[in-house]
Amino acid sequence: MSTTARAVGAWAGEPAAFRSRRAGGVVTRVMFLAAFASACHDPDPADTDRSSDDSADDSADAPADTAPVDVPGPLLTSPAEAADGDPAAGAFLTELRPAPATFTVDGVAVDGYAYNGQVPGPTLRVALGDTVTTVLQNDLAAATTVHWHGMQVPEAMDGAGWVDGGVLPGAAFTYTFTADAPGTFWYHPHLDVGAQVDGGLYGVVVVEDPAAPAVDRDLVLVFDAWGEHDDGAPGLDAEADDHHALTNPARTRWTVNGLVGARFEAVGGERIRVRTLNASNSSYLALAWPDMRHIGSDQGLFGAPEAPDYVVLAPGDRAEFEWDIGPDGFDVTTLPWVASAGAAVGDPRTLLTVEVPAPAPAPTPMAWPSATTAVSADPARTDLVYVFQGGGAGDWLINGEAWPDVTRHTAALDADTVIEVRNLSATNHPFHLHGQRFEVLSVDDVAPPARRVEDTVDVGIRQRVRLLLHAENPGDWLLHCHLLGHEEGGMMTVLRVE
Ligand SMILES: [Cu+2]
Repeated sequence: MSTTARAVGAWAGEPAAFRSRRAGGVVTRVMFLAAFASACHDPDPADTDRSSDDSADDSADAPADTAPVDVPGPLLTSPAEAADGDPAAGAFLTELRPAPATFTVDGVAVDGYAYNGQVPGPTLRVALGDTVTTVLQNDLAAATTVHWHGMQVPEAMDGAGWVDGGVLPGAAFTYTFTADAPGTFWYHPHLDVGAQVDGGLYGVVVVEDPAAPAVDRDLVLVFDAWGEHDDGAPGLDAEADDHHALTNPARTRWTVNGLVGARFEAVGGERIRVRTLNASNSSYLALAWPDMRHIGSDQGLFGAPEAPDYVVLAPGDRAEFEWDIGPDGFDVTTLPWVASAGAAVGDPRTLLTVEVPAPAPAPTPMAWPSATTAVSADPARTDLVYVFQGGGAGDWLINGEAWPDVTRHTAALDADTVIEVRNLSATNHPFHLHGQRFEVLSVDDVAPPARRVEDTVDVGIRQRVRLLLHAENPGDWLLHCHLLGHEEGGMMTVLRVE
């Protein structure tokens, strides 16, 4: 669940520091070496000189080997989409082929991984109700899986990997399920996540709803954080097998669809639905731009749009926005935010610059279907409690247990289960439950302003979050923190739905 600031006020505990910090509308102009103007969208180990191949912009005319010059950043597009290999209506067929790949992040070579040669992996854009079939061909040297984060797939298709050990190197597995709900979801391995997801294995699944409000364009923005620029600072060096930058926002290089300092060309008068994903291991985003219009979260559109000052996106979270493009461009920024403190010290950082080469008046915001927005009443009972603890030199624990030595609790199928998550540690934890969707009843006893259906909810330091699960999907489902270091440190358990 992304956390909306202004709209939820005390509910999310907006730090006052952000209001003053943003007041000046700080815009950071990013300076680029022309040689760094291209990034990792198309991994190509043989292509070491990236200065001349990015023909989409005019940087090729700039000197490539002199002092920094103010040249336009690379042009951003949505990640390339997977082709549908099944001509039948209502059926979507594609292949995902994870393999080692070398690519660059802001000019620094990264030995990582890619699905079908691209980071982020191909977007699967399917229609509500489609039968989605994905053939995983494992070209890695290690076992892997594909987990469909946020989607209610059958247990055998969940790619959780902990029962069967995953798909071995050189082997294949066919995932098939029905896209039963609209929204913005994502896929990633669920084995050795600290290496495989960290190294670039992730992509977006868009399930389109034919009843959704019409837009002119649909833009997918995948954010990831890289620690490739630690420059030898003591204790902070990026290791070859660990590309993320822990919690130091000043050292994190955020990529958007693989690009650093990218620009996006919008058309004056167009309406764009923007789907965002934080695919990073452990870095938080606090997304901000002028006149935000926050329209959806993990499990699709809200009943009505909200107008926050910023939206916190924890690892694993998605948020959707509407851009009604007028005559002026703007910067997509992140305010400093870390898991161990919330609002942090530092300046806003520009992630992406939206340019409008052909200005025109903004369109009217899109019409809404006026779905119900009422928050469910709290049943005033608690069926399951999950206490998140740990840190320091010890394990990361849920209810005092570290994976895999855990107690398996049960939730009844087709019935309401009230889950309370208590965070007793000194860091946030994004709570994620596989194979289900749940409603947020309250955070520290304050109900959200409107109905929130999520699969990932960030639980702040010392916070108590109450969730209403109406379980529809039988099976054994992983429940864990989506900070991947915490997950691998033991902060994971299993919930049986029967
Ligand atoms: Cu955690």
